Amino acid sequence: MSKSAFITGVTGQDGSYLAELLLSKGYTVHGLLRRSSSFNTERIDHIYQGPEEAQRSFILHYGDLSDGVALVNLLRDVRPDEIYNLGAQSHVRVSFSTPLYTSDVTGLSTVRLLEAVRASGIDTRLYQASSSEMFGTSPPPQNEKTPFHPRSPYGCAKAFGYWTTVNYREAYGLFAVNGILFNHESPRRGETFVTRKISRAVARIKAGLQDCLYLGNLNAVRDWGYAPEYVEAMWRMLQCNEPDDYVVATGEAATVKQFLELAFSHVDLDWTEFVRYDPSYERPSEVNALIGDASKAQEKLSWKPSVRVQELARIMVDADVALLAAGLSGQNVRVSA
Ligand code: NAP
Ligand code: G4F
Repeated sequence: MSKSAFITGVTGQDGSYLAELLLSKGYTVHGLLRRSSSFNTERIDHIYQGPEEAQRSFILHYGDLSDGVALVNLLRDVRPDEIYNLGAQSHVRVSFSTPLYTSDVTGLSTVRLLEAVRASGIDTRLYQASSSEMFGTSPPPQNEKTPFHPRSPYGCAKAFGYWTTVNYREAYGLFAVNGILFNHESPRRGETFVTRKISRAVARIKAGLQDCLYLGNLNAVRDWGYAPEYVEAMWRMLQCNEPDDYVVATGEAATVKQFLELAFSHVDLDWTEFVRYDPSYERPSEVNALIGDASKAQEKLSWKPSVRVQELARIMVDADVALLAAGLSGQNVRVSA
């Protein structure tokens, strides 16, 4: 019997890579799809399987993390062996504009899902997508023992989700784990996160379609890894004998300015000629430096990243240049209700 998994956030960057990984391992993958007035399945269209296909291994279910009853009903029907809770309002700057919504969808939904596990009475393992944003002002390098001091509604919501996951493990003996992932990027990264905003702008400026790029704080330090490698770590956490929490990171640091230099120089452009400052991209409270210490994941999960920031910038710029050359506007979809 092949294993089954349920992924919230399956239409996001990580959800799409994780679905691919699990399908390649022979899983039947169920994904939570939220209703949108425009297509939101672009990242998973290439693995879509219509209801007409016999023996589907990739199945989408309408639902929403804010609807706890729907989650109970879905889990009771699907009875997955593994649950990956990746769904979230995941943009830090936006969380300052939508603090209640973010607290609900990114924070409280973790309880909804964990309660849905209990209410449906299923025997399963759960991965919670925790974040290095929880560390906030705690100085780097950050590891599993570093205290949390979140600096945004998003970071606070993730800290709530983290502790809720720990509590359900301790209180009810659930196999529930936190992956504390540092920033990870890819050509599928949302267009408003800084790396993708930069790689997309580089491609457009090179093609003569854009004059300049407006950004906020260029001095922030981040530990940027490659998303396809990070979803492998998620899966490994659920294959362990005992549930535990793990930091996942490269351990290498770069500033936004350094990422600009890497991305623009890859197509022989000088970033200083194109980048302008827009204070609206600053956060009311910023996280200055995140650099992870993933030695526990290396030791216990045998997980090690191979793509570093220079290669990452190259991968992302090349992908955006190719996307533009192919004339793809970003919508290339196939859906089924
Ligand atoms: P992402 O691309 O923003 O994807 C978020 C996913 O959540 C999307 O599928 C989105 O659906 C879904 N979602 C949002 N609100 C929902 C709701 N109310 N009900 C159901 N689904 C909802 O995020 P990501 O980069 O893949 O990250 C995956 C998870 O890891 C998130 O929880 C994020 O906070 C966390 N994380 C990410 C990083 C990183 O660097 N990428 C680092 C640490 C932790 P739509 O497609 O319909 O919007
Ligand atoms: O790309 P960002 O928006 O990512 P941020 O805030 O680090 O959050 C991401 O990583 C977290 C893990 O630590 C995840 F949990 C979270 O879901 C998300 O995936 O911003 C990175 C840095 C920040 O310091 C920001 O102030 O870039 C700086 N920045 C400068 N100009 C900008 C911009 N960020 C964005 N999004 N847009 C700008 O114009």
